[in-house]
Amino acid sequence: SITTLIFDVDGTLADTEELHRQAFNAAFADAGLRWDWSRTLYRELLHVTGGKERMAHHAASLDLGEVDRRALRAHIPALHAAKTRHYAAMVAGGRLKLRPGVARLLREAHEAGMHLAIASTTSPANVEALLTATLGPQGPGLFGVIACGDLVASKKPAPDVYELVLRTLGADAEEAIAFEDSAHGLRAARGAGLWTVVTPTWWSEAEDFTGADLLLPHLGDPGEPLAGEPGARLP
Ligand code: XBP
Ligand code: MG
Repeated sequence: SITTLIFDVDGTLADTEELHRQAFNAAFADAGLRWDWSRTLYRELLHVTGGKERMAHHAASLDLGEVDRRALRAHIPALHAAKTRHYAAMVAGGRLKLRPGVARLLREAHEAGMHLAIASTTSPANVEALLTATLGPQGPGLFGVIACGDLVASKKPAPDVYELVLRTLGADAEEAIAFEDSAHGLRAARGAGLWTVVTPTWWSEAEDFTGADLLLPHLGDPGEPLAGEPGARLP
């Protein structure tokens, strides 16, 4: 029987990528870098999971000399730390809400005695900020394991972060269901042997979800409106 629900964070619990994008751009501006990631470019860049990896990929695509390229690469950890500060502050300021049905599913699964876990690519600070801002101070405590990208050798689409969750809980893949929003996340969860529900967002809707066990517009009641383009909703 199913004892465990494992959730991706970005895109699945909340439609976070517009705020991530704004946080990247704020960090670039702070550093005096003339990078400004548009929504269209960012949607493509999401194919590279992990913020540090995404910036390195972008830097590699630019026509830079070797010296500039090395200097930029060396600066990525500091840029990413600044991005995380911007993002966590925006989230703590209440800029995000959970996607439809998420709060109810978490509450009802918890009340039924199921194990809840997180398998995310983003930083622990960001996950904590989101769970606290949306579920209150007890939010992070609902989850028995919060596993994040930098804890494992390979980020999604590798299955590592899901395998870490299962190992930590001492659970078998057959006992758990994964919730994802992206093709990379789906591959990670399926790679760990998990039955996987996919709820795409505007950022991921064009991706290939072949292999998903259940594809739903969201986790809410039928007829709840689709989110549409994220920028339209954010203050
Ligand atoms: C989310 C990501 C993350 C965020 C940015 O992937 O790829 O990189 O976009 O977060 P998933 P960081 O939902 O599949 O876990 O900048 O903290 O990496
Ligand atoms: Mg995701």
